Amino acid sequence: MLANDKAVNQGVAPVTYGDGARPPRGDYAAARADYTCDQHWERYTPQEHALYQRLYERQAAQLKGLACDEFIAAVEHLGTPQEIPRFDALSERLQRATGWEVVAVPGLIPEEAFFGLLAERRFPVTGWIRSPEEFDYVVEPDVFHDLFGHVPLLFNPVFADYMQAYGAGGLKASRLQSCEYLARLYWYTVEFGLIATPDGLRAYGAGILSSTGELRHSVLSPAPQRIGFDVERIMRTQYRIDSFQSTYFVINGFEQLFEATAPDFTPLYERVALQGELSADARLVSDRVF
Ligand code: HBI
Ligand code: FE
Repeated sequence: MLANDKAVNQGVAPVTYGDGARPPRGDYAAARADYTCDQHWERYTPQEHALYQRLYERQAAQLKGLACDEFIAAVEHLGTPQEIPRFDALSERLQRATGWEVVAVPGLIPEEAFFGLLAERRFPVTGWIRSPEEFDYVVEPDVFHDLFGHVPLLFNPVFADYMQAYGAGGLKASRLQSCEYLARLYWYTVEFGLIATPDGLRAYGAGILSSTGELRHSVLSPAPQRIGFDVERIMRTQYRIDSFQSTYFVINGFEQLFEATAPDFTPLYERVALQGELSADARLVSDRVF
């Protein structure tokens, strides 16, 4: 029996967010080679469950008229707001609805690993929850952002198919060194996307839906610009990770998202590279402004 036959801890390199100046949060040493880890639900304290409940109830109270109907209809699938959901029970419900499951990760993971999980219909959810001091804002995605922001729409079949197609496209992009373009597409749709409805614009992006201030700002404030969804325009547009967005992109339905991932992105990446990038608040005459 070789010494290394015992379960050697895979321990994977931590990933930091933004400019990388922040130390990584989360126990990456406990993660497996695919960056997944165990949720250890029994380790959450009563204070952490209470913090989750307060975050949940504050957001749930302001969804009407701001969040899209599909999200409002699906958020109850998270189960009781009185405690942080058990990922295994949540995955059973999710699996039956769209074939997705929720897997625990220590925090942000490299793009290749991230795309790989999405391509397998496995959504990575950070295990830890923010500190009470970060109640209003946490830089890195925590369990509340990932569960409340991202998981409900994974119960929507069309959106769930988009997420899987996005992951598969991402795996190809990483070979084309075009992760930045795909990261922008993710940012301006999955994280900060708006959708047009007969009653007006509504939020479907997880970064908006899990943020106490940005939910109103993104739908109601006159400050940001809101322009029609255009993949090439999005892939050219930089984004800011630590302030409200100055530009939001508007889709007319989740089918539009899914269709956008149908073509091979290679020629698109070449056109985007030729046209050069745009600042987050750039305005083009070709923009369809809402
Ligand atoms: N890792 N855990 C986690 N969650 C994310 O949302 C995430 C990530 N790594 C990379 C990433 N998102 C973005 O860069 C995507 O655009 C790829
Ligand atoms: Fe997110």
